[in-house]
Amino acid sequence: EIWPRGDEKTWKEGIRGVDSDVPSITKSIVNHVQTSLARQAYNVDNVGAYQAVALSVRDDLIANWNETQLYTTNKTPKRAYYLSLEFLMGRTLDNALLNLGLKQKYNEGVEKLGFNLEDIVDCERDAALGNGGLGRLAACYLDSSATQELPVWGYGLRYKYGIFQQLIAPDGSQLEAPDPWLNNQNPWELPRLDVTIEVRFYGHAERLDKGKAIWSGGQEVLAVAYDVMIPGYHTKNTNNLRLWESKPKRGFDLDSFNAGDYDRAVASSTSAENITSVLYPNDNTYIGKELRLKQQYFWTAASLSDIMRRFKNTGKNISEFPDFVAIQLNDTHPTLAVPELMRLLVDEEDVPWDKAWKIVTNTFFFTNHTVLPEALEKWPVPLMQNLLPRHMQIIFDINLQFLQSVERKFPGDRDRLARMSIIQEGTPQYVRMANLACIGSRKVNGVAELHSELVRTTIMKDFVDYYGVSKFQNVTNGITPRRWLDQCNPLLSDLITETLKIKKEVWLRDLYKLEGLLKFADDPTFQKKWAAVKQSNKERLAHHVETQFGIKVNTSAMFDVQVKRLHEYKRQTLNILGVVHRYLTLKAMSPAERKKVNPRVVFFAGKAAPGYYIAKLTIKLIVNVARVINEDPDTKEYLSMFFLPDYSVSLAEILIPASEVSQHISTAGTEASGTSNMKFCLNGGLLLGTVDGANIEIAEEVGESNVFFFGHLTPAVEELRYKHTYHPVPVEEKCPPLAKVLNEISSGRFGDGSVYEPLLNTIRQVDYYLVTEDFDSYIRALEMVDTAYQDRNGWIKKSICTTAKMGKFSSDRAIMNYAEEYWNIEQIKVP
Ligand code: B1N
Repeated sequence: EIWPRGDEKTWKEGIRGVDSDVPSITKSIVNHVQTSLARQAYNVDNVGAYQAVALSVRDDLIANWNETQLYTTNKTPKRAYYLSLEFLMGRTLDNALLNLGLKQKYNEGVEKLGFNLEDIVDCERDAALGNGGLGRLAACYLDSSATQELPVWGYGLRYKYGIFQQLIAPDGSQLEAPDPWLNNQNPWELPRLDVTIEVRFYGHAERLDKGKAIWSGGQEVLAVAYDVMIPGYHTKNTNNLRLWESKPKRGFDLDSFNAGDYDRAVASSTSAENITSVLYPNDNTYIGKELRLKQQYFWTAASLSDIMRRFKNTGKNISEFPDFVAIQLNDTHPTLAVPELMRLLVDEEDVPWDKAWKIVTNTFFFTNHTVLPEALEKWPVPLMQNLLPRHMQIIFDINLQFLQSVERKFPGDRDRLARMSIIQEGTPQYVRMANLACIGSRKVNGVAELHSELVRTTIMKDFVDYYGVSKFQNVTNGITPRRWLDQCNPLLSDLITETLKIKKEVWLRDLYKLEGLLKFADDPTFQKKWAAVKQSNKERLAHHVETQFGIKVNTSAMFDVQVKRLHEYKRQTLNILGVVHRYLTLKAMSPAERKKVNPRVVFFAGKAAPGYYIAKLTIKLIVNVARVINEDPDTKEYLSMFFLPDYSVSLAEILIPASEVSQHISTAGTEASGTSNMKFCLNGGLLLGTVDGANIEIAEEVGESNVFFFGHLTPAVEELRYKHTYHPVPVEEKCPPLAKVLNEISSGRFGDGSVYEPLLNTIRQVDYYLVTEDFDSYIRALEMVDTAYQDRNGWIKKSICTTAKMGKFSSDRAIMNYAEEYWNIEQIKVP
């Protein structure tokens, strides 16, 4: 059948391009109000207007998306796929308008219709299908892939509930509420009810000859595709993020239904739907739940089947698979893709085992995001055996061949074999997903220089010995300057454009151009403008805090921010203990002495995993300390502190531009990269941090004199921990000022002290994250911040120089690094 049917000219006339004049825009909005929303003009509120505007923008995205997909399919290039269980997208409307270059036009159009674009944009709910850095990184990489005109698709899950909403109870406890983000329908996705894939669980696997097997029985579930359009910045290229939803293969069991057993009739359909119900709310910790393993397999099986189908449509020979497909594994979560591709090739495509293994190991690339032992995934063999009997066979077969080859290289080294085995021996045995991911991949990367080095020298050391070091290359993370500068900080973006005298579209695609700001760093007029932008962003945050939470904020104080997931390794405790120390110091001063002190407002925000007791207790301590110090008439002018509930991408977009200092104070060697550090610095906030993760590379770029570093270095950490465990020294001896702070908390100065004992004891006893070791130098670093801030012009200069040197941290650089060094894919510009 030839397309189009009928009259080609009539078809072509009907095809809609992107509306870019105000009258067509308003026409399209009104049209959506009237038809899609079935509303009348006098009956539209902000939410209705948001929906209509979103639908109108969506039409433009669909036009570009369609052209991109058709054009790319016809070119049959090599494609890359980013498999991630998390995509922390945030809001879409504002971003889409900026990327399409239509913001100004829509502003005018919406105004004409009696609305204000900012209010409309504020009606959108965040798409929060992620926990923290790992999920937000995936979102930044999609933006950069589209902007760099690379043929990259994301694959993930369409959770019905994203990361929980955080509420803070009056006593300071974190409460969790569900996030039913799809309740007010989602204009940014295209349901592809015709794209479905069957996914099997359980059953049994029967071995045939030549390594093949038949997997049958068990339960079959349907994966349904939802496509999310990802516009590039000022390009027609619009990529795809395909999210899978689980559905029962058959509605429900009619026999049971007819027999009157209604519960049973719907039970299997409920269990199928449960798979994509909810995002697991754990960051940097592994939770060995069967449902999580089901999510992982459901998603990798659906994605691989889809990728295989697309590859086969090109008509190429199966041995060419790695020449047309590259798959990035975002952490070990999608590692089942390795045995699954083996299964597809060997069992279904009849490819001999060795040839299949060659294809597999040339297709996958693996990113490790953490070396924390509690985050490394290990699935019990009995669990996997039951859920995925065929995959368990394949994993054992891969392991056998691999260990034989290790044995040939290192004969008789049994310890080495035990360490490198995919299977950890014991009762039960476990499948080590990082080993499997490494063995099944072409390359392995960490997310910052230090972290990649730690990967090479600790968790993957034996694999470096075996494969050689070239398999283990670093790719430092990045952030998209579109969302994290242009969108969240329009005043700064405009000032930069006006100063550099080049088009915004140019420097936002080549962030190194920011270096052009350096020559204005000493210019008093420019400094003044720079400071005014920061001030205005501080006021925007203060306004937000006041309207949302009813709290007044002193905008002439220094804004000091620590926002990230609550985790012991990130050491929010160090920060809060530092605040208490500051408070006690202020209390001990005379009023005259206090007058010389720099006022400071400390902001915290972040969610704790619902089952993470110590993290939740830390929130409670922050909230209750805040309550006391914010009400103390002696000190409140000089020190106040806020815990902002429900940290999200949208809240970050307000907080980050307002920050003057931000804290990234993990124990050295624990934060793989960090990405908010990059966002703060890009927005001219100075960094107070440890010598860890990407902090190190930021300091390399902006100069050590422009960051505030403190604390022990990575090599010292292990030794100190050993001492703490075997030769403990009481806090009173090691760090008297800290002991005083701990005792003040214990003695009830901030409410019943006994509540906090379990938290304080983590520091008094083993102190695994070395708060006692770094406290002194932390306090000194805070004092250095104060001193630097006294010199207003010096501070502004530091701020300018910081922004100017952040070019490296654009996710465009990172994604091009993947494209060139890992995936070997090329840019395709859609005409
Ligand atoms: O990934 C980010 C890094 O910038 C952070 O330093 C790192 O902590 C973060 C299991 C994780 N590592 N591991 C996770 C998340 C969810 C989960 O279920 C682990 N997140 C990170 C981006 O590279």
